[in-house]
Amino acid sequence: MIRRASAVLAAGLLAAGSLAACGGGGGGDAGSGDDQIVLGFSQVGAESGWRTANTKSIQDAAAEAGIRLQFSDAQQQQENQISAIRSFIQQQVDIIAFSPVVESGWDTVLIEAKDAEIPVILTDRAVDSTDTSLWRTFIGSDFVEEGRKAGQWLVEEYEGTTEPVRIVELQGTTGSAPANDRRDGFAEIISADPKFEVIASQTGNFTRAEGRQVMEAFLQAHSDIDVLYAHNDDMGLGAIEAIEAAGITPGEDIKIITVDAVRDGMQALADGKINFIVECSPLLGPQLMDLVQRVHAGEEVPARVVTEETTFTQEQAAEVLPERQY
Ligand code: GYE
Repeated sequence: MIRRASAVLAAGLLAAGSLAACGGGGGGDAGSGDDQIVLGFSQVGAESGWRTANTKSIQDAAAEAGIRLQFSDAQQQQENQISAIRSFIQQQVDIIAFSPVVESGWDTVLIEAKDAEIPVILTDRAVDSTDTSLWRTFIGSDFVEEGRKAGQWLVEEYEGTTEPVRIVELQGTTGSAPANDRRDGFAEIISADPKFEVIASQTGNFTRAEGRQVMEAFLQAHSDIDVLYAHNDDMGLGAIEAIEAAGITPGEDIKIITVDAVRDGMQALADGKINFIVECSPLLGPQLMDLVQRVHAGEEVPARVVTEETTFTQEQAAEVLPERQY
């Protein structure tokens, strides 16, 4: 307890001080008397309610664990993440964790981290590199499974009908793991029945504003949309604005499925404007800090840590909404 309190105090003092304070030395700071772990974390951005809750979870858990967090926001740009990781290497942080905005293009910078002997932890999103020695572990959701759950709900909802079901899809950030996997998992399930047809699919970059814009374009181009599948709540909420502005009733005239289950999404679900939400938990902070501590201590950690998640119907959303943390 005292140890933790002093670590938190030290964190505060160091944060108030200069960059000279961050000498973690890749674990090689023996003799400095400072055993506080320094974690460099490169976040995707602040594109959604999910991301805001994820950032808070990571910041709170780092403070709670007495880990000194060097936090950097990449504003959805891969080049910003690469610069942030290079700067963490230069500062010789103890551990680097990041949530890769897209899947490809990481090998060079990850090899630089490996050469500097700084362990890397992937958080939330995956990379498509074949060299798995470039990171120690990957903590996050199974996005393909999330896409499958969305598809399964649809299959059950339209069971017994043979009429065509016309679907529009709002994809997440192009090239990101959740966009690729949520698209693939969903397609895998609905492709079993030819009545399901994705008539338009476009990125809304996981934001409310782009979700609204793209849905406006979908509505102009197609008068016969039955279902919207949005890769996150925020895009779904933006789309709801476009649907209502067009004089159509979301949740009835157009059925809506989203992913995340953040508070605003759950409220829209309870209000009947969304029909089904697949949960994706942003509360990765405590498990991430546990992994950071174990990797720093030289312990073996599992190569993959999958987050446990559920799904919500309108009735279930109304029930859990009062206790929803984010
Ligand atoms: O679903 C979306 C966010 O990577 C799981 O990113 C995350 C996704 C999340 O912008 O809302």
